[in-house]
Amino acid sequence: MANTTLTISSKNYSSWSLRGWLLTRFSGLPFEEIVMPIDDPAARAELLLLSPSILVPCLSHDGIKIWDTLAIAEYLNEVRPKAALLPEDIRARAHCRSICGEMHSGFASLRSALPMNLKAHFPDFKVWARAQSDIDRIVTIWNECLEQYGGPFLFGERTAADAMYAPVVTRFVTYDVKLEPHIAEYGQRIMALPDMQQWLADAQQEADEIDELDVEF
Ligand SMILES: N[C@@H](CCC(=O)N[C@@H](CS)C(=O)NCC(=O)O)C(=O)O
Repeated sequence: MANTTLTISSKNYSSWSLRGWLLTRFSGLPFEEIVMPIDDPAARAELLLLSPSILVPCLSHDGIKIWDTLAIAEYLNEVRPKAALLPEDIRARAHCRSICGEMHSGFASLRSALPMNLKAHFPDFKVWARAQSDIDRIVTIWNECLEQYGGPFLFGERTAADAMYAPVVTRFVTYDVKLEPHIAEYGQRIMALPDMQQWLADAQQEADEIDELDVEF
């Protein structure tokens, strides 16, 4: 097996896979993808060997296994410091960790009501109130970052935060969420990243839709 692998699942549905994959691409560490079809019991057994939590993403590097997206971000920042996945300035770094943590543990309503589904498009989707509160909070976070650090990414240069929020950007596109122009422009910037374009193209190639996965995943 390659020295560095990243185990992921569906590119269409798996938002955590997208985050882990973008983080690894942003780090510049060459890696091989292992894509697990996680609705298949045999694949789940194999996944248990690759990822102790049976969750993806799971990074394997130099014989070290790292699972859970935040742990992957921190590890990659340590082994690839020049990629600056976390900002250099201690205040900005603390801010970046805070908003990454907020994404990691929060926004449950947004995640369950607007699951990631890159192939789908729901024009004029009706967003219910709790999911709207999550959206409002995310827009506040992005506004503060773009204003404070001057863009074009959340902390000026591209960081882990942009990877953590990328599946929110795709949800806003999928569910036709109306946004102020400069917030929409930030989303377009993320969607236009070559790494993002590659992921989106791969997602389009994925086999048929899986009905039961049209929920939080
Ligand atoms: N807290 C974890 C969440 C990972 C997670 O929930 N992954 C989902 C895919 S997006 C998964 O592996 N689900 C497997 C399953 O439900 O069988 C992280 O940050 O990596």
